[in-house]
Amino acid sequence: MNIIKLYDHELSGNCFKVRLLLNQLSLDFESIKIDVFTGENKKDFFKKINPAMKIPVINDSGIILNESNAILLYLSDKYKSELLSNSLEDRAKIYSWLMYNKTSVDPFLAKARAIKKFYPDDKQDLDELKSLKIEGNKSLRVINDYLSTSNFFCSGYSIADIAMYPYIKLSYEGEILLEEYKNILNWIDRVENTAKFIPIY
Ligand SMILES: N[C@@H](CCC(=O)N[C@@H](CS)C(=O)NCC(=O)O)C(=O)O
Repeated sequence: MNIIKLYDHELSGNCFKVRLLLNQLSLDFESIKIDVFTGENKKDFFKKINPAMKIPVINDSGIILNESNAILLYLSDKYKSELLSNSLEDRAKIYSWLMYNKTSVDPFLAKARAIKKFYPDDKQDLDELKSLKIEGNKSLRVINDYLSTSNFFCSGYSIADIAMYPYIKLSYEGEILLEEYKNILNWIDRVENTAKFIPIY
């Protein structure tokens, strides 16, 4: 019996996306911790697994795949999950939001979080942080407006919600606050109430 291997770290929002989907699909998996804080991801053994030297990566019966949102698409496709909708219109929305997530949400929210949570004070570039907050808030406004007429990113809960969740939930760690985004706060509640949800930490 194949057990999916997930190269993982408990503080990584991108790894959390994959863990959440695996849990919600009730798929067995082995979590293999790669300590990015000590540079394990740059060692030769891991470069062979992912030359881009980043986690998450999965190995599913020899199919080795990196990029969190690609992994969400692959797993939901392979395991025929309703989290990648049966409707073409919904799938189109999912593709679009997955791209938006990786171009306009995570790059700002995750980087702001990394600066404030993981960088020592003397390595924090406060000008960069300021512009990340401005760009991150622009994207949050777009999402908040969208969620004024929709409970989820397509007609039901999907991998687009899973992709968006971790860095929006943790945005406060990068000093990006959600108070003014009531629709986003309500969406977070809905995501956290889906079946087999697991807390981020
Ligand atoms: N676009 C990639 C980003 C992956 C990424 O940045 N992973 C971080 C952890 S969340 C990492 O491996 N960082 C280690 C490094 O850059 O040295 C994805 O979505 O999977």
